[in-house]
Amino acid sequence: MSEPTAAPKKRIFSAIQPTGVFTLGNYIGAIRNWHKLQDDFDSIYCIADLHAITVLQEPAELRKNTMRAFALMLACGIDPKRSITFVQSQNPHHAELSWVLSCSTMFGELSRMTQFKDKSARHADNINAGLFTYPVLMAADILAYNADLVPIGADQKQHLELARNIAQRFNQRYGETFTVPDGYFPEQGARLMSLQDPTKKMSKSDENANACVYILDDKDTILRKFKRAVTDSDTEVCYKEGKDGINNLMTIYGAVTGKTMDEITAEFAGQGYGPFKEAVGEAVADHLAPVQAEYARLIADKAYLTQCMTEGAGQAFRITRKALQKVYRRVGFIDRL
Ligand code: ATP
Ligand code: LTN
Repeated sequence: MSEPTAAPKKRIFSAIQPTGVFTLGNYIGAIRNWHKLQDDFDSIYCIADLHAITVLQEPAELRKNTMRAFALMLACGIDPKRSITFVQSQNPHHAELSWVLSCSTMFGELSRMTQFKDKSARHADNINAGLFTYPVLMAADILAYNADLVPIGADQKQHLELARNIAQRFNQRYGETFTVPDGYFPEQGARLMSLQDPTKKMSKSDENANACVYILDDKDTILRKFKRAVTDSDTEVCYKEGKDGINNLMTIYGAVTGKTMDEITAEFAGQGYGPFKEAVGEAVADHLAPVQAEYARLIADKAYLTQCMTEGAGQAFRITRKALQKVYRRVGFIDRL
């Protein structure tokens, strides 16, 4: 009797830009879920260097940051043997598909993207066309692999919605071609806020280093950043509207300890903010210590990292080649030899 064949796994795709050391926001909002899901899905994770150049990058620095970001991704538990891991520019199909999809994307849709509005305000001297079409490239990343699920933070929800619209529009115009992907968000920590201005998202490119915890910050730095985190004039550790700073710290503490908001409130009842901030710092530092040790090991082994990238890019290329062939036929291009 033949063994029953298991249903094929659904596919995940996600990416992160090599624009600096990852923050606790990137880690809790996205990468921790990549790790959690990597065995239950056919997982593909990439370092989005094509996206990174929408903001001015110093070439030598970008090359270093890409290598570091790749090592960080592995240090966070993404295993090149269990997931496909690669660098976006090493698979040319992303850029190729992006062009085709840009012809199924409306100018008006792109104009409504809040990230475009934010980034063009922050980089007023470099509002380039790539910054505007950034979400089309992100749609190409996802659709080229026919991903079912995309684990991301809440700030990328609007881009994912656009990718879904592009897929649906293309499918309607040319016939069923792309899987329409769903987003996957963490229960706690889909949007960590700046420690210095808790109404603003924690972002790697924040010019104030105290605003975010980088996952390679040492313990003293982490403790200091939490100690200085902006809170309010109240003293009670509880999750309430208007207590943005405390809500953010409670979210972080909950995300790294697994405790609920009620448990956290009970734990710090009557203690004030000082001991709470210290406990958050300790818990985060303990949580990040193994990632930091693994990163130190990996970054010293460039040959291994390069080998993983090259193999990953080859695996990725073989998947997207088929998808691209189908797209080119659908839109009416003559087959390439
Ligand atoms: P940049 O500051 O260069 O724009 P970023 O910190 O916003 O970078 P990205 O590379 O754009 O980081 O994002 C990688 C992943 O991390 C995405 O899935 C994004 O949604 C998630 N993410 C980014 N910031 C946060 C945050 N503050 N809270 C939760 N998730 C986040
Ligand atoms: N735009 C994303 C990074 C990114 C991405 C993707 C995420 C590029 N391509 C595809 C999910 C799927 C960001 O985090 N700023």
